[in-house]
Parts: sequence; structure tokens; C-alpha cells
Amino acid sequence: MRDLSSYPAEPFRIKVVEVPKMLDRPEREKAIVEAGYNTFLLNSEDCYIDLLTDSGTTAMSDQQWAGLMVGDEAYGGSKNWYHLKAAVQEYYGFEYVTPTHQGRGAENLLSTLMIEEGQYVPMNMYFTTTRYHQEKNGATFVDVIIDEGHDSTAKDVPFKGNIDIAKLEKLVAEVGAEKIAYICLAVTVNLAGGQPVSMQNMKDVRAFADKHGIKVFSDATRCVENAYFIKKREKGYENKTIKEILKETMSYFDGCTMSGKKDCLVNIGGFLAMNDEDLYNRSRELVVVYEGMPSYGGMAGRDMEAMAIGIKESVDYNYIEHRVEQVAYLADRLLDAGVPIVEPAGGHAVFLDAKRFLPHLTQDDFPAQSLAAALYVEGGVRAMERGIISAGRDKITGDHHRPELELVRLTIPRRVYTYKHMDVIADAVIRLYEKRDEIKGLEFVYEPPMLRFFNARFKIK
Ligand code: PM9
Repeated sequence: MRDLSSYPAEPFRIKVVEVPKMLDRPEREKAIVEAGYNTFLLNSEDCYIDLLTDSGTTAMSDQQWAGLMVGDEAYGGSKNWYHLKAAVQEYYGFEYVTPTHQGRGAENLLSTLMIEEGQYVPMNMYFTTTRYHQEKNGATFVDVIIDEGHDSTAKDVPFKGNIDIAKLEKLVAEVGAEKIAYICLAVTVNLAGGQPVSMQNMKDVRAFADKHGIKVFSDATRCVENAYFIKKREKGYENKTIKEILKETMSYFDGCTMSGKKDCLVNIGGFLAMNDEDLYNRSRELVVVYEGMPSYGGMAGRDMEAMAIGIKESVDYNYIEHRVEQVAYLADRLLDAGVPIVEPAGGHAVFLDAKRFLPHLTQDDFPAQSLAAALYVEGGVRAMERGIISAGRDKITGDHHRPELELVRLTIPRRVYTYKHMDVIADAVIRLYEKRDEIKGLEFVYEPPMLRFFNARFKIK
């Protein structure tokens, strides 16, 4: 474990508190049975520490709350829309912006506009909603992340989210460049453990795409965390600001989809941004079908104001340093106790490696689902499965996708919990690790046909 003084103190003062309930163990046992062993289906009130996601769970600043009060709720041309557009242009550098209610709204627009039936979308590992929209529009998803991205033990690889250019070359040689709808590059890679992508890799992907006339879009959801890792790990960026690194990052893409619920520090919102005027015009036509006017896209005026302010706050070094290092603190506590996690730790979460945590279970026993349920009972800590259940089924064979990584994600909301909370989480995981042999596998009681992890129900095998 690092010297304790090397983890930065909270760069904020707490002005409002929310008092959580603390259920006792028999109450938690009852709650998880009622939720069908699916932590998504627990009542949030029954969770002492809620690490289900960092999506939309951010604590907003006093400036953002003040911004809510100047919401202009006009149906068209809200002043807050102009503030949001200006913030995206300044910090992300794209010319055109189409707002959406959240990230998947932008994914829907991009996939619908860019994909033709029978095309391919290579990406650095899948993400659930992203792949869903790609496949729904007739594309075949191809994973082109470097092999180490699938290896939870490859701890000396600083940019495990990188795209393997050789895998891109192989795909183009096999199917032809015209069959690639676009390359999708996520910064950071959520399901690899929040792993970053280097600036050099983005430059290489851009050069490859230019050579073959292929477009490149970013899933920019956690791009500020990625910028922090570049500053810390990539030569030549140590003296650049987070704002400069973010702007350079985005300069290698034709556009991006964004879930504002993560690195824009808000509870709801998203956008599709791009430089191509024709694509923008087509997205303006489509957004009215699914989201709303091109000047609000499913957000209230006040939400757009909070997002414009959040974008500016997100590039503050003190904020992002604390955010990522707090995650590192939790990872270091677990590593010290010998708990198997994805290494190195990512930007938004610590991922428990359920395969190594529960070696007595096979992947068909749904070990990560089972571990997440057990952790809730042990400590009132709600986490999320990111393994075979999240991966879903192959659209052709109908069999489970069987991802190499079978993980439980301890996702840290932004500006919500303190280091003492990290200790409570670590202690609960360590207690559970000491009695891991007692944890049993699960089987489906109800399996939804799509994005099954949200609503599935299970029982003990
Ligand atoms: N991520 C997460 O908890 C929200 C729910 S799980 C489906 O990690 C990436 C990398 C994400 C992401 C959401 C989205 C979709 C796109 N890309 O949730 O629609 O992590 O705003 O964004 C979740 P929205």
C-alpha cells in the first residue's frame, strides 16, 4: 500500500447530506431474495453504500444546483442549450452537437445513421448498450482491444484499453474497408476494468482509418478519466492540462457519443457531437423522432445548464486527481489483503475478479452475479455483475457469450463517498473473501430477451 499521505484529500466541502438506512443482516438476506439475487432490482433505500454505478449518481456542485434555477424551459432555442453547445465546442472541440437524454440516445442516433445492414463495427471491447444498438442496426461487432485487455492480471500494461492495429488490419483484409461502418474507440474501456487508451494509440487508429477511408467515433463517456491517465502515464503529457489533453484526444475523432451522466458530472443527459455537417443535419432530423427538439434532445433546460457547468468542472485537476486516486485507494486496500481484482485499477471502479475469487464455481454458475449478491448481504454494499450475464447471448447461435473477464464492479460515484467509506467497502469484501467457499452458484428463474442483466431473476443452484 502507498504512503497514506499520497492519496489526495477530498477537494470539496459537504453541504448537503443524505442519511442512508442501515439494514441488519436478516433484512438484507430477505431483500436480496426479493430482488431475485439481482442487485439492479434492490431498492436503493436498502443499500448502505451504493456502488451499482457511477452513472448519474454524481453529487452536483453548488454552482450546478444554482444553474438549475436558471433553467429556460422553452420548447425551442432554450438559452441553456446554447450554453451547453458552447461548452461542448470549447472542451471537446466538435463543431456540431445534438443533445440526447443520455448516452444510449446518442448511440441510437449514430448507429442508425452510420450503419448499413451487413457491415462491421470494430471496437475496443463491447459495451452493453453500444453493441446492442450496433447489432440492432444490422452490424456485426468485432472486438479489437489488445489481448491484455482481457487479462485481469496484466498489471504492468499502462494502457490496457488500446486497440490492436493488427486486429484492425486483419478485419479490413478479410471484409474490405467499405464494409466497416466506422471504428468505435472507447475512452476508457468500462468492461475491461475502466482501462485507458494512450494518445499514441488514438493517433495510430486515426492514421490507419485515414489510410482506408474509414470514420472513427469515440465513446467519450469517461474521457476525462482517460485524460488523467494520459497525464500520469504517457511521456510528453505530464505538463499539459486536463483540458488540453481532452481537446487533443477528441481531435483524432470524427465525432463522439457521450453519456453526460459520467464525466459531465450530471444526473441525466448526453450528446452526439461531430464535425460533418451532413451527418449533423441527419441527426437533427432523427433526434425529433426519439428524443425531442434538436435544442433539448430529451433534457430539461435546467439539466442542460447543469451539464454545461459540469463539463467545465470536470477538467479541474483537483477534482479528477481525487476521483481516480480514491478508486486506487480502494484497490490498494484489497490488493494488500490478497483479494483478486483487475490490475491496474481503472478510473471509475475496482473490479473483483470473480473467477479467481470463487474458483469452485464454473462460469455457468454465474460467479460474478453470485458474488455481487453475497457482498450485498455481507456489508449492505450494492455492486454490479459484469460477466456472463451482462455479455448476453450470441445473436446467431443463441448461446451465452462467455467473456474472459467475469467481474463484479465496485463503481465509485463522483464526489459522494469518503475514504472511510472505502474502508467499509474493503472490510466487507475482505471478510467475504475469507469465507468465499460458502458462496454458491445461481441459475435463471427469468431471463429477459435483451440486455438481460437489468431485469433477470435468479435462485440459488
Ligand atoms: N454505463 C454503467 O453503469 C450505465 C448503465 S449499464 C448499461 O457503466 C459506456 C462506456 C457506458 C455507458 C453506460 C453508456 C451508455 C455508453 N458507454 O447509460 O445511456 O459505461 O447514459 O450511457 C453505465 P447511458
